[in-house]
This record gives sequence, structure tokens and C-alpha cells, in this order.
Amino acid sequence: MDQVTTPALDQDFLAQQNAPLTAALDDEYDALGRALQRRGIDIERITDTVSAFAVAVPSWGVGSGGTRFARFPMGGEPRGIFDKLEDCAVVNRMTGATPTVSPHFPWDETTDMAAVREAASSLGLGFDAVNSNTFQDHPGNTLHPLSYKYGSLSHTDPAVRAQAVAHNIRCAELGEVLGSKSLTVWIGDGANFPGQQHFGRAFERYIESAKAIYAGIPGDWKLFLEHKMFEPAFYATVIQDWGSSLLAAQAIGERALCLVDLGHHAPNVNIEMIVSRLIHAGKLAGFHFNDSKYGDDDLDAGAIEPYRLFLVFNELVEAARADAGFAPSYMLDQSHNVTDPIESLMTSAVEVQRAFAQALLVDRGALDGFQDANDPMMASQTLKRAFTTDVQPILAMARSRKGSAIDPVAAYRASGYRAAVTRIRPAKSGGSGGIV
Ligand code: AFD
Ligand code: MN
Ligand code: MN
Repeated sequence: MDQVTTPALDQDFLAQQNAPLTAALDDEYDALGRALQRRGIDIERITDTVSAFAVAVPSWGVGSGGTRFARFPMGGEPRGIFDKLEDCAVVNRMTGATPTVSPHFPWDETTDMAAVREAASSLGLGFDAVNSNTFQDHPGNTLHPLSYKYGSLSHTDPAVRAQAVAHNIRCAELGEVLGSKSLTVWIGDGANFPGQQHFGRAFERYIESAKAIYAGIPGDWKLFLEHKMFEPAFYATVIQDWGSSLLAAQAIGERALCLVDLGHHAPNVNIEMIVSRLIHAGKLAGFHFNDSKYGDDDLDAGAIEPYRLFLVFNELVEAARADAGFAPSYMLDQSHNVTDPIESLMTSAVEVQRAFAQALLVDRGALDGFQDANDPMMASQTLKRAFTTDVQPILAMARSRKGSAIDPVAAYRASGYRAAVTRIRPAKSGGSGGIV
């Protein structure tokens, strides 16, 4: 497969792009450093912590997304996992924040997974959680002869359940070759009509299947259960909320944990509180970051509700304060319908980092005091003070020091990467819908 030779991955090109921006960045960074010093915060400590932060890119995020109405593909869409890795490498090169990829099977399966690992490593990438797909049929794939139309892990037919369980175990086997250590399971199982499905039995079948997966994956692997309120099922979904997810995780075993996708909740649900509860239970797996206005919109992280993203990170920073080993998995999960996916992924990686940096600025001692003294105004202002601090110079400095782009979208556009891959990769048809 021909690979594009691109300035987007070239250190000298990025140095050239950064050169005219460096003086202003130094100036703004110094000014912010002085302002933070007055608040008793060492900017270098924040920059180092932010620099070490990483969020995985979903392999399915680099192609154009779609809705169930249509998909409008852009030029240069990846032809397979090797192209996807190259796109992911550009996101990482520009941001310095996305060194791992979260692959999806069977979409990303090849006959030689070791070659996939090698290709990734030559691009400076590793792998995060692997994802299984039993939410659609895979015509022509001999490992999936039975249909998932009426579900997978909770299907009424034991043969379909066994097929779905086997696929998940196989995903871990493929993931082992890649160096992954966790399997994320999201299923579309549910019902469109009252009465269609026996709630209790479906849940029990799910738990039994998930236990079989848990028993079949390596002993040092984690099993991430991803809940989602609705869609594709529109009346009831088997793992629809964090309560179902937690009950299942507790029934399955110690290494079964609950993954929070920010778009998978009812409107107005207090997600940061769910995060706190899962931390309390020792069951927080990690995140699929994205943003939403109405449902599982899969918009770019921080695009709609940046304060909510900050409040989630506020809980995470608080948890890390109590437990130095606290290390949830961070992944993006977005669908890019109208933007260049690489631009959206870069922007989202930066927004997630921004929320983290802001959360690091919260004066935790002061907040503890205001909470204990029942001072809601000052407690709220303590959070707002951190949230309204412009941490842009910290994020840009962290990138600059890594040789990444001070302005990722501008540098990416200047590289001409999209036009270059459009010349190499054949156009894809747009007609049908795509997953969201
Ligand atoms: C779908 C689901 C979910 C999942 C993703 C990959 O909504 O977010 O993480 O597929 O399996 O988008
Ligand atoms: Mn997700
Ligand atoms: Mn989703």
C-alpha cells in the first residue's frame, strides 16, 4: 500500500511552522506563570503534568462519520488499518497528546496483526483498548454466520451468544499481538417495543456471556463495559445506564469495569457525579470523550459543554489526589460528519487536555474548606476561577517542547496532508448511513 510522504510528520516542517509563533508564546507563558505564581501554583508542574497526559484515538474516528440518513465522505478516507494509523500518527505528531490507537474488530483485522503493530510502532504509535463489534452483521465473515439483528451477548439463542462471546475472546487475542491490555464491549442489544424482551432474562444472559468473555481473556486484561441509553434499540437497552453497567461489572469480577462515554446518557444527567460514584465503587474503567447536545451526537469534545468536561476532570484530579495509582483509560469516540476528522480529533485532544489543565488549577484546600463551611458561593467560585483561567499557553508550550505544533490545525492545513492523501486513496461512496 502506498504511503504518503508528508510534511505533516516531519519535525523540521513543524519547527518552521512554530518559529513565527514562539516569541508570542514565550511571552504569554511567562505572564501566565507569574499570574499562577501569585495563586501559589508552579506553572512548570502543571505543564509537566499536562505533557504526560494522553488520550487514545479511535481507529473508526479517522474516516468520515455519518448519520442513519446519509454519509458525506471526504477525500482521502483511509482504505484500511494502515491508512488509519497514518492519520492517527498525524494527530499525534501535531498534538503530542495521542500516542495510542483504539482499534475495532473485525473492521481493523488483517491476516498479519504483527505487521499492524510494527506499522504503528514505526509511526510512534501504540495501542489502547480493543473494541468488539457485535452490533452489526459481518457478511462474508465465516466467524459470524448468525445474525445479530435481535442481539448478541443477550440473544435468546445460545448459538448467537456463543458466536458473540467467541468474537470478543478473539478480539483480545488480536489485541495481545498489538500490545493492548483491555477489551471494550459495547453492544446494541435491546428492544424497540414494550414486551419484546424480558428485561430480567436478557440481563442475566448478558452477564452469563460477559462472564464467559472475562474467563476467556488473559488474566492481566481488563474488561470495559460501555453503557448507552438508547440507539439502536429505541425502547429499552440491556446495558442502558451506569447502574446496569455497575451491577454487571460487580457480578463479572474484579477486572470488569464501567466505561463512561459522555454521549451515552439522558439529557441533563449529572455525568460528573456518575464518575464520582464509579470511582467510589472502584469500578471506573475510563472514558470515551465526545460532546453532545441531544443524544449520542458524537460531536467534538468540549464543543458544546466545556464546563461539564471540566467538572468531569475535576472529579478525576480529586480522585488522583486520594490515590496516586488512579489511572483510568482515556479515549476519544467521535463521529465527524462535517469536519475533517483529523482536525476534529486534534481539536478534541487539545480540549480534553485543556479541561485537565484547568482542573489541576483548582485550589483543593480552599474548596475543601468552603464545602465544610457550607459556603456554596465561594465553593462555586473556586471551581469557576480554575475553569476561567486561560491555560492555552500551557497547552501550546507542552506541544512546542515536544516538537509538536503550537497551532495544530493551522500546521496541519499548511502541510497539505488531506490533499496529498486524496490523490493517493481512492474516493469512497457516500450513499448509505454510518454509525454514530
Ligand atoms: C458506537 C457506540 C459506542 C461505541 C462505538 C464503538 O455508540 O459509542 O463506543 O460504537 O463500538 O458509536
Ligand atoms: Mn463510545
Ligand atoms: Mn456512541
